[in-house]
Amino acid sequence: MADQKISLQTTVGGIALGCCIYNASGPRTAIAEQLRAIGRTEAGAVLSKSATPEPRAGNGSPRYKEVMLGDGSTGSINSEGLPNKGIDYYISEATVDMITKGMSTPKPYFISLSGLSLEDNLKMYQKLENASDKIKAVELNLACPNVPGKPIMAYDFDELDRVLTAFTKSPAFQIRPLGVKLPPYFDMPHFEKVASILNKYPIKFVVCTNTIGNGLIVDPVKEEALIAPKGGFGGLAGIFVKQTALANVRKFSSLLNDSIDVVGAGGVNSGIDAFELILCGAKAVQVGTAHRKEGPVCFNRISSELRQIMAQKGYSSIEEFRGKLNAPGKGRKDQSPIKLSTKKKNDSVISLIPFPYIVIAVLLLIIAILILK
Ligand code: RRO
Repeated sequence: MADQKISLQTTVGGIALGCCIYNASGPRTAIAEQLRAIGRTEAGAVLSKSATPEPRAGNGSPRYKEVMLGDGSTGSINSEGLPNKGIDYYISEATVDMITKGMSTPKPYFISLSGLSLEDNLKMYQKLENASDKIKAVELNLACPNVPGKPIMAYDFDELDRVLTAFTKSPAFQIRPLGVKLPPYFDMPHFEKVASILNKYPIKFVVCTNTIGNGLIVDPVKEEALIAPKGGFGGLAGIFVKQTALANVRKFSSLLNDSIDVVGAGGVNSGIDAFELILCGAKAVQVGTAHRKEGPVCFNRISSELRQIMAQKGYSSIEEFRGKLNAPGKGRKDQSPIKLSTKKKNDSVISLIPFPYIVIAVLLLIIAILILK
């Protein structure tokens, strides 16, 4: 199947996305220029950094570290502590204009909210009542693990219920779809309890999942923690969260009302990772750690890889395989291993030595030969 015949179109909470791959709130999303850069790629939407009522500098450094595993996969730990420019910045006309006017194709701009209390969140939500209609949806982040002294909100089920009651009663709720970013859950009764709460409210989507909160990565050589805030504890992402994200997407896709879409996030570094999340039920897929590492070009690469996989498997739209994960032995028998033609930068030996350095090295060699003659 030719690549052009393959559509990555989807909808999230009723909002049309030309491409099911977009950014996670977090890396490279704090300022308008970074958000504009995402809008210039194939990403299907642009999502802001989680906002608080006032600007925040976040936690002390080092607060983000990437870890490369032996097989080349990347994980990360962060305790950024919600550094952001404050809600007024993300919804201001200047920011919205800079992001939307720079877009390669029209795509929705989403705002993430992550106040430190229900009052904070409601205050910001009220501001969205009169904000630009170019802001198409709100993602309420109830899963930040990194504010010292503050719990992960959505692990407190009564609080989750209270927040959703208040939000769905707010006049702002009528203006645009509301989604909730959840932390990862690990126990079947918890999945069921959370789904029973979410199903009571007319929310439109959930994002599964935020980072695995309060992990700790140790450097055994230096005998130290990788990051400084909170005694080295931080959110685990990238490869560390991938299988947990798959499980959360799968479980919530089966437990939630059909009217609530599930967006996958966690460990998406290739088209294969995106394919797997969609197979588990995701209507769209967010990219965080890979975006931080590679920059906004990752959206084009991952989209292109997903299209290649769909071409090899004979799918022309994501709905043809979304949620259709099979039990062992019951899957497709006619398939050969997936082949991707795109090369990541660090797959090639040459790219380990950046181009200008090769030129300089050759020139130095020529000069040395001339001097020695
Ligand atoms: O800013 C952060 O430290 C942060 C946030 Br708001 C979040 O939702 N998840 C995360 O891993 N880090």
